[in-house]
Amino acid sequence: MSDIKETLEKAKKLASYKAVDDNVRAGMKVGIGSGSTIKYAVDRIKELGIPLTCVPTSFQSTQLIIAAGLELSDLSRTPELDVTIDGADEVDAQLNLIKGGGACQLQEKIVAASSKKLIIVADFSKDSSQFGDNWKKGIPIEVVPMAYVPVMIKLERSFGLKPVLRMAVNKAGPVVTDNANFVIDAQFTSIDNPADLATKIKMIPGVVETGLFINMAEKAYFGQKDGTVKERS
Ligand code: ABF
Repeated sequence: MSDIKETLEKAKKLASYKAVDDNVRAGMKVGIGSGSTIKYAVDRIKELGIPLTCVPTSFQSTQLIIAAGLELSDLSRTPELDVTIDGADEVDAQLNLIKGGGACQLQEKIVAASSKKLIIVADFSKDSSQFGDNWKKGIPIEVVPMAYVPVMIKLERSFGLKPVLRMAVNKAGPVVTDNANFVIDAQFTSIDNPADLATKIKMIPGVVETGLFINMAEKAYFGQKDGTVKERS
C-alpha cells in the first residue's frame, strides 16, 4: 500500500472509531452508510460487541452488516433510527455534503432522513471550505434511465452544469445503481446556493435524487495525518 493510501486509511479509521465511541450505544437503531470509510465504523461496532439493530444504505452496506454478524433490519421494520453513520465525498464549512461518489446517495439520503442524527466520517481530504475545493467529479444525480438525456440537457441549459453519464469502469455501459437507475455527474465551477440548486435539480422530471445533502448532518469527524481527529458541528 502506498504511503498516501496508508495515511488516508489510518485517518478514516481514526474518524470512524471516534464517531462510533461518541455516538453509538447499546440498543440503538443505527443506519450504516456506504463507501470505504464506513467499514471502519462497522469494525468498531463489532469490536464493542454491543447489541444494536442496523439498517443498510446499499447492497455493499448490507454485506458489511452481515459479514460483521450484526443484526440486519430495514426501514419497513425499523423506520425510525437513533443515528446514521456515513461517509461523504466532500463536506463544506456549513456541514453540507456532496455524496454519491459510490452511487448510493438515494438510499443513503432516505436512511439519513429517517435518523435522529447523521454523523459523517471521513479522512482529511473531504474537509473543504466550499464545494469544489477538493471534490472535482461534480454532483452525483440519480436519474431514471429513460430520462437521462433530457435531464442532462436541462442541467446544462438551466444551471450551467457540465453533466456526464457515469460509465462502468470497463466502459461497457453506464453504472446502474441498486435501484436500477443511472447516475449523472454534474460538474460545476462553484455553487453559490447549494440548498436552492439541490431543490431545483430535484424538480427536473426524471431526477430521482441528488448527492447534495443540505442541512442534514449533525457532525463530521475528519481523521488527520497527525493522528488526531478534527470535528465540525
Ligand atoms: C458514501 O461514502 C458515498 O455517499 C460517498 O460517495 C462515499 C465516500 O466514500 P469513502 O468513504 O470511500 O471516501 O457514503
